[in-house]
Amino acid sequence: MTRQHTNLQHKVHDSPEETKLLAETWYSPRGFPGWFTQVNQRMIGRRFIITGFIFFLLAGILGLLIRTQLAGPEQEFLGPELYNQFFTMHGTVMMFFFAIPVMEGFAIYVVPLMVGTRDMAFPRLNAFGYYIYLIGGIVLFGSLLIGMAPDAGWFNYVPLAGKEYSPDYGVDIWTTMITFIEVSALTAAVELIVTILRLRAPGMTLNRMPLFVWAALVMSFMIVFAMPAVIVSSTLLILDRLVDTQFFLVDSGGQPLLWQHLFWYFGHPEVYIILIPALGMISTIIITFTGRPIFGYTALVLSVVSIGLVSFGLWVHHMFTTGLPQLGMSFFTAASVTIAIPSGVQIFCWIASLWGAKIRFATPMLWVLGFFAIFVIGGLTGVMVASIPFDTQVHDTFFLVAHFHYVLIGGAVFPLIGALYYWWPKFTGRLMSEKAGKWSFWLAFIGFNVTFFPMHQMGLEGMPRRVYTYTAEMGWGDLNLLSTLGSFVLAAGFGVTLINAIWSLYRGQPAGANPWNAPTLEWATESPPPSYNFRHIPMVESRWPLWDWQRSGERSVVTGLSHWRREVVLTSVLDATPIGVQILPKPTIWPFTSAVAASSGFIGIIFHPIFFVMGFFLVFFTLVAWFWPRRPWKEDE
Ligand code: HEM
Ligand SMILES: [Cu+2]
Repeated sequence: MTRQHTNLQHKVHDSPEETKLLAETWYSPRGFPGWFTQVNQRMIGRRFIITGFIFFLLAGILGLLIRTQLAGPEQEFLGPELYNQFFTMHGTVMMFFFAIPVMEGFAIYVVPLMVGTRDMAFPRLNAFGYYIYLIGGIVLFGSLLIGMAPDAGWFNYVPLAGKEYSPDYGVDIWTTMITFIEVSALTAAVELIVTILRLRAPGMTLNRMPLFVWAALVMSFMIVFAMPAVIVSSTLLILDRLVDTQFFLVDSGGQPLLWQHLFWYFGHPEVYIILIPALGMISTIIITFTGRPIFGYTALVLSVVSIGLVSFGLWVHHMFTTGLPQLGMSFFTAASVTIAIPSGVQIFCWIASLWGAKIRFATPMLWVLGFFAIFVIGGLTGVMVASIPFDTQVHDTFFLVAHFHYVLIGGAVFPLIGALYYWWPKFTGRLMSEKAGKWSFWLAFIGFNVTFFPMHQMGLEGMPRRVYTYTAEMGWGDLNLLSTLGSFVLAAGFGVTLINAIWSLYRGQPAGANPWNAPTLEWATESPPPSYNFRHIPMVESRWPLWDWQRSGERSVVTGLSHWRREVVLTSVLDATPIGVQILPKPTIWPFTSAVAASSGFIGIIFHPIFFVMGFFLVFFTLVAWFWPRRPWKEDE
């Protein structure tokens, strides 16, 4: 099936008929049918991003309601039951349904463009992953509307989450919906790994890969290794609750700590699954807005890889107060402190890159600078709580809430918003307003610190997290009021970006192909890219192809790919030398039907095990249809 396809040419002649044919071949169905049949990578990526931000909005509103409840002592605005549901939903949705999917969404949208290909390796699997995510999120949020939301916290500890203390459906919904998000994350991870390793443009050797692509690769491998642990733990809990197994029941010899080990074996890396793509975004933005190659490319790559590896050896620092053996805990303290080294390498390489550069202070760059300030504070409190005596003191207080919001919002949300401003012109063809972007940044930056900095103090004074109110004598009222006011400023900051985004769709300045003068391939095609991404697959000769082309005034491309079927160039893993072409499938309804079939089974088992059997058969039939043998290379010949 391999064909000759790499006639290297410097001038290519594009006939309009061929371009039209290509556009038809890669056509993505629009309108209502398109909702259920699209498979093109940019469509799926866009959906992940939009859906993820909607969940961010919803979970953010819950955060504001939590803050409103805590604004003064002895308030009954929410009451204990609702408060428990709200912080559980806030944490769960933020971590599982916003942060991971949104990062995946950016990777799904941007990575194929960055590596210069026309789609991802398994377009239908991609679509399947999205539907599973969407259905899981809707059911989870639906449970809140009918008052059955989970309420055992985002880490859902047993025995609290066991049948005895949580007899309602809430925890069942939690465990099942977590399975949804795991499946979806795994599909995206597999997808990204294969795309990055096999579909890179010819010449893009591993050490010419953009740093965001490296980050997406490490993130994906981490998902593959981390997610199964929580699949195991949530499945065991489903079994305990549904068919009376005893994995976590102390009375019958079960092990509640097993839950914590499995959960945090996933849970700690999860924080880095969110952080690492953000690191990639930061490097990308720094390169573009300093206008020169980054300092320490290899050091940055190695440190991202080692953060990924080391983060699997830290999970016990979430369990310092569970009475584990001293020696083991010391190991995990050491490992937790060690992660500061590769993180420090990142920071130093970035500082060196910024040093003496002519920095353009456009909005994406501002969010990156905001990241520096906030993330460094979060990192410092992280090293503090890695010390066992200190952790024992502040465990389960608002100090922790302050710490992880500094890391999560500073480390992930700020870079994410920066990346949104950065890639927005590529996504939509229009620039967002710089002025509004700066307002948004300053409101969010100030609001963030006013909200979360006082929480350090509250925590040191002993204010526990996850408790719906406090008495006036404790004297925590003033700081809490300040924090609540701050949270509304923070929300206003994000709100300005939302309005800016919508406004720009109609009024934004047209962007052109490369408005920021960036060096990576996603900017080598129109904004927004056509259905086939690139008219010709580019050839890459360095890490900064667009800057090369500017200097030399010419570019090399691959010609000879078919116009009438979906072909992409397959390249070798290390050197990206072309080894063949791969034919990708067309839009289809089957991923959607399979997702619905799988969901019906999963949701059904909350109520009765028989639905598992039913779901199994439904999935089987839809998969048969999905994989019905076709010979795409024969079809049109
Ligand atoms: C929009 C701004 C936000 C506000 C005002 C906010 C506020 C809060 C507050 C007050 C709590 C503590 C509740 C308690 O322990 O009693 C909390 C918990 C939490 N937040 Fe946020 N938050 C925000 C954004 C985020 C983001 C972006 C993430 C993650 C990406 C996040 C993840 C969490 C998690 C995991 C918990 C722990 C939930 C639990 O204890 O089970 N938050 N948040
Ligand atoms: Cu951790």
